Amino acid sequence: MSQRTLLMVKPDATKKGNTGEIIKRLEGAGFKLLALRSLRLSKKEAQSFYGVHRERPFFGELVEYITSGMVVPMVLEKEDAIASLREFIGATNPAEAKAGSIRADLGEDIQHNAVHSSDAAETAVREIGFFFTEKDLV
Ligand code: FUP
Repeated sequence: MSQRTLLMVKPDATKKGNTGEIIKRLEGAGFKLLALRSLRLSKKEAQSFYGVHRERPFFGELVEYITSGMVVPMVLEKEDAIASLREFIGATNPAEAKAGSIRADLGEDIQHNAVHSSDAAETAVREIGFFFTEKDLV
């Protein structure tokens, strides 16, 4: 079934000029780009976006990092998009991500891991709605 998911290029990757390379890889792998923005998250927005991690010890650092520069969220569509994008970007920790994946090639460490992607259907709906409205999705 065709599915939508959210991918967000994180500040380490936008800073290094890897946004274009990431989009190229995604399009090359058959993910259809439905919408794209660039922005810097406020602290409040970041706390809300990562709300599920509020109690984790790294929450403060995560919010500080994700607000440190530009992010590029985008909506992608494909068959089984959520699971296939998670597989394509590789494990959270770039050191454990499979060879050739976005995080293995372009990530630095578990915090500076180049991209975020939605982990489940409900999360995808919430995260897409966080950045986009239905009329943004072409
Ligand atoms: P993922 O779903 O792959 O993005 O990873 P998680 O939900 O496990 O983690 C959410 C974010 O917290 C990731 F972007 C990485 C970051 N994180 C840390 O910064 N430190 C940690 O020890 C674990 C995760």
